[in-house]
Amino acid sequence: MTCRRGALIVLEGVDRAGKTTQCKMLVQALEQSGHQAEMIRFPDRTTKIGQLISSYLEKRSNLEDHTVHLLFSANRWELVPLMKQKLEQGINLVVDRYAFSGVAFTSAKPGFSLDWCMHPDVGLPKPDLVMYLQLSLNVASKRGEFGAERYETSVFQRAVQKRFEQLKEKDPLVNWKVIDAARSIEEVHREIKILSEKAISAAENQPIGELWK
Ligand code: ADP
Ligand code: 2DT
Repeated sequence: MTCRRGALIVLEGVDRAGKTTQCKMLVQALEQSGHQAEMIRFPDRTTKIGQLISSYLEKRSNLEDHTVHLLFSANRWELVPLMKQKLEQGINLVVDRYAFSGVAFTSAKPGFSLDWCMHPDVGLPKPDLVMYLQLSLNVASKRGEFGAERYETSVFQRAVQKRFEQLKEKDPLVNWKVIDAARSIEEVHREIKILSEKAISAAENQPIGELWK
């Protein structure tokens, strides 16, 4: 019998929506129910490209806006062989931000269209499920102060949130689910776990898709 592939499960949303908290809980819960699961996050700051991105985000360096967009995308492409290998081994990948953050953040800058921003990520492994953790910026602000990194201002986050909503609406090829992230950590987790279990069963016998193709 051939090995059933793992599912590619992505969590997206604005800062402090709970993505990291929920990714960790989901990996643990999936493992407890007998699935193999691993978490990855983008940007992956450990690679050479990731270090350039990290330095940009920490404002230790400046990069031209198109250039940094392409670096974020390259940072996903460089992980693709490993991601495919794991999915084919039956490992479910739980991903903290993916191409959708790439599009939402860059297109929140002046002069960038959604279409231009989507192009470099066309053909990446397609998520079997994208859960958008929806949270008002008011509630997000009560979960802690902004850090010192680039993009961590309320004006920019408002623009990012608008772009996420527009992308979700124009993206019928992707299995988006909107999660009300204003509920308790446990309630949000329960919904995410149910949706993920469904996506894992549905993905088992399907080939890995190609994003936005
Ligand atoms: P993100 O990865 O989306 O930026 P985090 O998971 O790091 O968000 O969570 C940001 C902060 O909000 C953390 O202090 C976390 O404990 C808290 N938090 C996460 N989810 C919830 C929730 N549902 N209710 C209240 N606080 C939360
Ligand atoms: P965190 O490491 O705290 O999630 O912040 N970003 C992310 C982009 O601009 N483009 C991308 O493609 C990705 C994946 C979101 C990372 C910051 O980088 C932004 C916040």
